[in-house]
Amino acid sequence: MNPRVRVLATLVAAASVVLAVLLVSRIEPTPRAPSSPRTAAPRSASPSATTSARPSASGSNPSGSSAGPSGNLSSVRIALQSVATGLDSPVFVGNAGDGSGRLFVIEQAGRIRIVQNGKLASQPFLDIRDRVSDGGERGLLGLAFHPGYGKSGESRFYVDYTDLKGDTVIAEYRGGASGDPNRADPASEKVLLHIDQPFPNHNGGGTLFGPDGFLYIGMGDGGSGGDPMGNGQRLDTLLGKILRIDVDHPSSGLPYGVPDDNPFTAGGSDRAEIWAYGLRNPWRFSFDRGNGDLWIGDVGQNRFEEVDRATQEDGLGRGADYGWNIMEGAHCYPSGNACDRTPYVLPVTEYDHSSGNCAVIGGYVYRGSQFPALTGGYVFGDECSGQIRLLSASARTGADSRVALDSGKELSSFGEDEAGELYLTDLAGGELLQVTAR
Ligand SMILES: [Ca+2]
Repeated sequence: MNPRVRVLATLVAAASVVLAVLLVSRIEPTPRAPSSPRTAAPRSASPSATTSARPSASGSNPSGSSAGPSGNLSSVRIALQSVATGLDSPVFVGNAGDGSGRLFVIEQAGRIRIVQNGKLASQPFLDIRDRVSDGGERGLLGLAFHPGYGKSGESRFYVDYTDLKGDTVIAEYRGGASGDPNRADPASEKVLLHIDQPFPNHNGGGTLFGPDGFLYIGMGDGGSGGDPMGNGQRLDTLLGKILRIDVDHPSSGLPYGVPDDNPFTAGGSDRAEIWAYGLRNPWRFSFDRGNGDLWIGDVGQNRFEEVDRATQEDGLGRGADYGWNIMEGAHCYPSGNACDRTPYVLPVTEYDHSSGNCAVIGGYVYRGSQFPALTGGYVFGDECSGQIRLLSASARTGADSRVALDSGKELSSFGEDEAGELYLTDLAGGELLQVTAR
């Protein structure tokens, strides 16, 4: 091969590698998997579906407004407005609830950036790239500020990241390092939870404080495809769950406490941190700031993407079994299997993999003030198709959502500012955008 041809061949090979990396670097690249053995029988009933969570005690749910839809949701049009560009693979946007008006954007490789007044600050709030493994579904994935952040000297916030061994770490950090409110100290890390990850995908990532002041953590089923270890239905593992822990009252020698009203605290092999189970990859979830309802976007296997909702009347999902891997969405899994659907909480809505859909990105119920027509609408979307969908927050189980915008973006997350206005992050485009409506 002459040198010029060799150089050309090398360039083509390099370009192929780059392209391949781009193609597999989506958040949800799960291949179709063979049907899996299930190692645990499904629970026939939740231990309780009626106990209410504690009343709101935090600043994260200040509104208390009614949850009813405005009546305009069937016709409202969504549009996007760019807020900041130049972000490196953004995967989440949120706020500190401290009155500062800042937005905090996670960059997957391990940094948290601040956007204030539409300007991206050059200095990151936190940079822990040295302890984060990044790529595919791994990285710095979740961020939650303590409900009292910025008040009475409270400076704690919490992150979910994939460590250098590929395992999930839930860690506490402190903001306001050296008196600078726009800087956190990487050395302030205190690890709360370390969760072994058997496969690289389905790491979950959602990490938020509930209106009860407890920290909720979304954990994927451990990965591969089809949940080969049956983690979703097993109660002796934290994988395939929503967890709920108390960061303010450590107990039993752990760096956190388990709330007394968690559903599986009676001893034995069940993990007391579990709040809800039967989840595949609850990448993003949220609490309706109007009424506290829990909304979970649970990424599907290869046919259906689902959204689950737990109301106060449902006990906010306490002890609920959302069905994976017996069910994918409202359907028995694997396809063609017969199953008894009665033990499981069915999705409030689902959509299939037509139109280029691949992975649901759970969203938020709009409770802001700038776009009244959107009030009471649950805004969510799909990573691959870029479609942004709308569902009434009071929809009944099995409802259809409406595509309200073909965004053309690679959606990775939605998020709220302190006033309840909605934003989204575009993974491939490195952009933060505001969700607007008319
Ligand atoms: Ca389900």
